[in-house]
Amino acid sequence: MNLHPKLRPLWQRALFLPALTALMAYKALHLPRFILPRAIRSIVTNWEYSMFWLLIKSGGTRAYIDQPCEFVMPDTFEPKVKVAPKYQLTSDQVQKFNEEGFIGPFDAFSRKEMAELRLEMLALENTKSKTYGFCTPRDRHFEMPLQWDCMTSPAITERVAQLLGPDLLCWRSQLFYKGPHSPAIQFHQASTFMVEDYLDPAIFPQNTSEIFQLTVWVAVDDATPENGCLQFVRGTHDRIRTIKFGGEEGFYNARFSLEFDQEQSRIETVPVESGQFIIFTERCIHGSPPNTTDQHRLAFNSRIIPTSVPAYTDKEKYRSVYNGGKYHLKHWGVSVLRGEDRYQLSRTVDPKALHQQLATEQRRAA
Ligand SMILES: O=C(O)CCC(=O)C(=O)O
Ligand SMILES: [Fe+2]
Repeated sequence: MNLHPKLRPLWQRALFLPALTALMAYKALHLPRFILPRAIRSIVTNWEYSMFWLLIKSGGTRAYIDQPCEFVMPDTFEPKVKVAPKYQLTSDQVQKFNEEGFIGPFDAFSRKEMAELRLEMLALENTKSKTYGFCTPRDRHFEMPLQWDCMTSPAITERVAQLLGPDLLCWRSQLFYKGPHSPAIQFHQASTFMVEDYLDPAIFPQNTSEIFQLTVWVAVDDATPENGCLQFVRGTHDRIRTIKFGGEEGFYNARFSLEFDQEQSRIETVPVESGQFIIFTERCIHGSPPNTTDQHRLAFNSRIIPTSVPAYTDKEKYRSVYNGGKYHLKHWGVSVLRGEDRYQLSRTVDPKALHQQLATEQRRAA
């Protein structure tokens, strides 16, 4: 089932809305789910009533961007772990992060290190992923030792641990090749990443009122307002917003606009120098303006969860509305970034073992 976020023709909506109403009633009546086809079962299980209701009452023109959740400010802003002094955040910084939803930029890598990574990224740009079997910027850390080294650098992990806790997993990464004169990535947010296929969440936090996922975004090239550095709308991680379908195509073929107050003063444009990174919760509304220059804007992100949060669990594949294509998860797994995975809630992959295997294969082929 393809639930791509765009305005559907009237005839489709006319069929879709009674079906949705029936599914909402099915959920409310607690009828047996095991007899339903998988996609329908997922909708009945994972869509909250507010998600059904908004689509129905708006005639299929508005929806939640992701599973609704509301952020509750923690009682304390003490960092969750003590780390080496050079990485230590103050409680004021932790408080600011909790109030705004993002923090940084922080220094991490030299320009020379980023020049090497840039070459590796460009070499992989149009190649098939060994994890998924088609060309995609996702999860290339399974085959890029340099990217994995950056992701596990203490400059990153020691800071994230103070916000999320000591034991950390990466459940996904993405390379961003924002090409010359490429369009904006429109403002968006995500909670449990159900925004991906609109059927199942990707991560399953026990308490959605906490911050349970962080994104680390590393600038490989200098990211500037001209080439499309990130922008954040301060404090908007308080709740998941709704979207209105239609409008210009942006964001990987999707057509929607996020419904929020675009009061300029709350939008912060965050230039990041090559080798620096920022940390944010994907729940904070963010995006990036168009690249108006003649050069790439290269960057990568790493999506991080504490080991207490399961990812994908028994899911075999999912369809990404943003990056296109079906992602078979046979070769995917979470990878330990810091500490220890005592819970073992998700399939696990050790990127270092994969890198070694790859190097052996390449030696044999040479
Ligand atoms: O790199 C960009 O322009 C967008 C990044 C983003 O949305 C993310 O990392 O979640
Ligand atoms: Fe994002």
